[in-house]
Amino acid sequence: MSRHYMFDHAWLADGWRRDVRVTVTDGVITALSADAPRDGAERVAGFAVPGLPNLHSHAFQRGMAGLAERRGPAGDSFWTWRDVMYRFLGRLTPDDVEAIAALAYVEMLERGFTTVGEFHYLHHGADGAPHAELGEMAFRIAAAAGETGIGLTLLPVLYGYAGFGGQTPTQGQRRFINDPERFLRLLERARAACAPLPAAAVGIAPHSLRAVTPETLRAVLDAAKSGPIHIHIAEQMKEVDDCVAWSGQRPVEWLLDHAPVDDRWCLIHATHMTADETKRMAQTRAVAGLCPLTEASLGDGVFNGEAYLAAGGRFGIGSDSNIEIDAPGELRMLEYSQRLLHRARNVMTTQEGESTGRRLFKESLRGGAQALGRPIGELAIGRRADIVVLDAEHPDFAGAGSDHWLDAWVFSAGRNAVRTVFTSGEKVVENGVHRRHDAVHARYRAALKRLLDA
Ligand code: NGQ
Ligand code: ZN
Repeated sequence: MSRHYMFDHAWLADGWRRDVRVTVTDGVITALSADAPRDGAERVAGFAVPGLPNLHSHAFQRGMAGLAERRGPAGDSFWTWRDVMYRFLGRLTPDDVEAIAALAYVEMLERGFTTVGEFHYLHHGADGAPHAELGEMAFRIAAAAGETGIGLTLLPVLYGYAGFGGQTPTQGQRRFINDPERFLRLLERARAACAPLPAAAVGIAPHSLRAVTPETLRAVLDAAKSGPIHIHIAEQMKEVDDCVAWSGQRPVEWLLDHAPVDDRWCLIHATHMTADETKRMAQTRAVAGLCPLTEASLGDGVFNGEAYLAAGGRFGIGSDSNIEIDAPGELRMLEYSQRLLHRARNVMTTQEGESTGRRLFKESLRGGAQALGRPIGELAIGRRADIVVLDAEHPDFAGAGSDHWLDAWVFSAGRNAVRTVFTSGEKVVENGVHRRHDAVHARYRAALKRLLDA
C-alpha cells in the first residue's frame, strides 16, 4: 500500500523546494516531485528535512541522568564515571533495559534523530552468566526500537578484556564478556531479534583496542564479511598512553596499520590524533563517530574537526551516553567546541559564504547513513521515508529566508522546533510528542524508581 504526503517545504539534494509530494511504499520513498499539485496527498505543514542518524548510543545509560555529577574523593574523571556507570548497570534486568531504551528512543525521535546505532554490550545476567536466550538483551533493544518506530542498526559488541595485552576482565565487566565463538553465536541471535523490524541492519563492534586482542579482533573481522564495523578509539589520553606502552603505537596509528579500515568502519570519538593520524584516517573513508555532548560530559577532549574536514574526512554524530538527547544540539556542540579550541568562528566549513549549520547537517546525514549501513540520509527515491518536520512558526525562523533555516535550527531553535516525524513513512511524532510518549514515560519512571530505591 502506498501513502502520499505533501510538504510545504522540503530539503532535497538540490536544496529547499516547495510543494514536495512524496509517495511512500513499504517504508521507502518511491516517488517524489517538487512544485507538485496536491492531488489527494496529506498536507504536512513546516520544513521537512531528512532525520539525522544517531550513529552511537548506549541506550541503558539514559537511566543515569544526574547520577554521576557529584564530586568524589579524588580527581573525578572518565574512569571514575565509568565505575559509577558499572554500578548502575550491575542491577539492570532485561525489563529495565527495554524500558530505558524505549524512553531513549522516544526522545531521539522527538529531538531530530530517526535511526539509532545501538552499540550493544550489556549482554548477560547480573552474575555474568548468559541468559537462557543468549540474545535476550538484543531482543529487548529490538523490542524498544519496534515499539517506538526508530530505525535500528544493532551493533553487538565483542568485549573480552580489561586492558591492552589481554588483561583479565573486572567484576564490573562480567556482563559484557564473550570469546569470539560465543560472540558469533550472539551475533546470529541479534540478527534474529532484528528480523521483524523494517530494514534493520546488524553490524559488529569490537568495543575498543583495550577490550580485544589482535587475535580476537581478527577472528571476528574474518567472520563478518559485510555490514558496519564500529570501535571506540583514542577517547582518553590514558588509553593513548597505555596503547603506546603496549605496542609502541598510538591507537589510531595501530588500528590503521593492523586492520583493513575502510568505508565499512566507524571510529567512535577518535579524539586524540596527531596531524598524521588525522590525515591518514580521513583517507580511509571511514566515518569519525563524534559524540560532542558526551565527550564534553566525560572530559574527553576536543576532536580536531578543522584539520579533519580540510583533509576530506567523513563524520557523523552520536548521542552516546544519552545524558542529553538532542540532534541539533550535538551539531551545535561540535561547532562550539571548535570555536573554543581555535578561538575562531564558523570552523566546520571550508568555503567562503558556506553555511555552518548546513555543512554540519549534510555531513552528519551522509556520514551517519554510511556508518549505519541503511538507505537513509536524503529525501530521495529509494531511501527510507525518515522525515523530520520543523515548526515553520517558530520565532527563530521568522526573519530568515530558506538560506538560513538550517543555521537557525542548529544554532537557535534547536530540538524544540521538531513538530512531526515520520519513520518508514509512519507518523510517530505529532505536535512534538511521540505517539507512545505516555506509556513509555510511565514504564520508565516505574523502572527507575525500583532501581534507585533498591
Ligand atoms: C562505554 N563509554 O562503552 O559505555 C564507554 C565506557 C569504556 C565511553 N567510552 C566504557 N564513552 O570505554 O571502557
Ligand atoms: Zn560509546
